[in-house]
Amino acid sequence: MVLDSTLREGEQTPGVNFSPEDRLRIGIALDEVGVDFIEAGHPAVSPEILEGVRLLVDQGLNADILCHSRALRSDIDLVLKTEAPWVGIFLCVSRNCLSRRFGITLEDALRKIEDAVLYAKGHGLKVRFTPEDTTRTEWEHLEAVLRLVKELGVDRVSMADTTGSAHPLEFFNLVRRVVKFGIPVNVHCHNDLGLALANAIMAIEAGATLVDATVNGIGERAGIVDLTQLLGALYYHYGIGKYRLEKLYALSRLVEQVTGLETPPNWPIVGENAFTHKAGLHVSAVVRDPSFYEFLPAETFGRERRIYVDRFAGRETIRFHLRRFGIEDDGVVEALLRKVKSSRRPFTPEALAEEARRMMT
Ligand code: HCA
Ligand code: CU
Repeated sequence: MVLDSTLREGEQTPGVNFSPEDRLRIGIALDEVGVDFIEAGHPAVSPEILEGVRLLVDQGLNADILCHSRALRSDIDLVLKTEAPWVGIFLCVSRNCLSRRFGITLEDALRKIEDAVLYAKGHGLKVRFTPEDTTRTEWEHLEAVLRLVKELGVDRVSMADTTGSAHPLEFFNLVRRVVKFGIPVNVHCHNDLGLALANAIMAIEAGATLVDATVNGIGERAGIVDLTQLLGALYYHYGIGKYRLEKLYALSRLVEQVTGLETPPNWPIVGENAFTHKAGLHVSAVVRDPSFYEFLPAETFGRERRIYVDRFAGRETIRFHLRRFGIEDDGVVEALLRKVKSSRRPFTPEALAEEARRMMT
């Protein structure tokens, strides 16, 4: 299963603040894709976030809505006001955090977690607990927390690679160890080393049943797992067909538009060039069968294939474009190819057709 956190982790991206209407639009688009959970925000951050989450909850979407919360009754009270059914409570319990950041003991932290979890459960919330910075937390500390939250009956635990520094094999081993506790496991992988998706996939292999992602991979610093890449991998490698992949491109564009953050051209699946072919050798194969250079056809993700034209073009590139303007003339193709090859600039299909027509008159 997949949890989209664009509206929580994604909102922690510099420059991003969602209005209630933005939250609603993005939430509805996420629901149309079919994500299982939407992490809708951290209500204690601002009254407007609370209002937006509440608006989203009122939509009665198919996805389960989860709110982010510190291990504090006051944060949980604000989650309750949104009427979201799930709360994600987090607290770092590493030796480093406890001593140098919070100045408390592990015992203190455990009591804090217990109080927050019991308070949330007592108010009818389903609870996910995350020992933040899980991958750098001493195993004895994790073990103590996992024992406690199991006893308290939390519904999920999440393993967060908060600094995006885990090695996929180490993460696999950690998740496998945690799965043995018998609590459903969620994972939250940051991308500081570009390993977020690799870590998430390894976590699935180890038995995790819920993976966090955001649209376009946005979030603190280098962000987290990209939703489109995750769903693409789940479909391609695991045959999971329940998500509406063809809606992902429009969703990505919507989030680009709302956040003002554009994905680079080479961004997988949703980037400008993700289904564009340039080298003549590639194009001559792709026009016969796209699968020579596309792992899945562009249409799977609601995209269109593009054939780019510059001096890397081959005969088939020119022929392909002219044919679409109803021009089939070998002499013209050869002459145009020579022209394209002697230039360093790109040619649009329209420019090619215009040149061809000039040559033919
Ligand atoms: C944060 C840190 C967090 C929390 C994840 C979680 C992380 O921004 O609060 O609560 O499951 O990466 O550890 O996003
Ligand atoms: Cu995070």
